[in-house]
Amino acid sequence: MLLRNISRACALPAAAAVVVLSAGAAGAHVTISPSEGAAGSYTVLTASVPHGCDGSPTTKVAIQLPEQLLSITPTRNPLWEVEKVMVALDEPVTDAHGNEVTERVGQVVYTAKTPLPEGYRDAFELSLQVPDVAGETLVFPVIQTCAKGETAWVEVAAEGSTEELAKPAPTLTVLPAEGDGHGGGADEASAETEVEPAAAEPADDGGTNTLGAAGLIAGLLGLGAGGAALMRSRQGS
Ligand SMILES: [Cu+2]
Repeated sequence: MLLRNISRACALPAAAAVVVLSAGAAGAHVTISPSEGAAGSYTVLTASVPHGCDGSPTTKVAIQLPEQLLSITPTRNPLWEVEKVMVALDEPVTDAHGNEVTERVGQVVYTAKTPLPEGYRDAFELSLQVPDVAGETLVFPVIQTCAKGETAWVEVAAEGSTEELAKPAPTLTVLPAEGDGHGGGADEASAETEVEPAAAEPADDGGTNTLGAAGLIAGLLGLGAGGAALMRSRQGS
């Protein structure tokens, strides 16, 4: 009886550990990071897949792109085929470079050459310019297909709700634009500051420039004196 209770007691933590472990793994859902970016800035989002579908290995990851995003540049991954699925726009639009655009990238689909086993993760990098929609949250629903079954990471919390979602869709919050609004601001600012320190440099060299100037003046004075002496000696001769 006692022994059975002990083993049952022992079993409890082990069971709890399994739950915790799987909860831990479950907690690490399909996500995109960073989860925020300044309007107009250029960024590389990393979509990561930390586990399969209830233990089944992942065979395909389809990342749906928000309508506000016209184009994206997926990074190739040697273990996966990658495809951009284009969708026609209702109305042509003009992109940030003045080009007329009639279609956008609707999805980026990564198909595994060999399934991604449970217990291993993979990540996909997507380069883009954050659309000029400060204050909006862009949603990237992901369909994860596995050898057995699939998981749809498509849930979006209602405005203002704090409920914990079981299968949340990754999101990107668009922050106000920085600098010139085309991602150059930060660089330009730092470039300007870079110029500044060069000018202040004389202070740092322990006054040698001041010395240089003094030397110059002394030299000039010396030259003057020398010249005068020369003149006098000529007049004497
Ligand atoms: Cu998860």
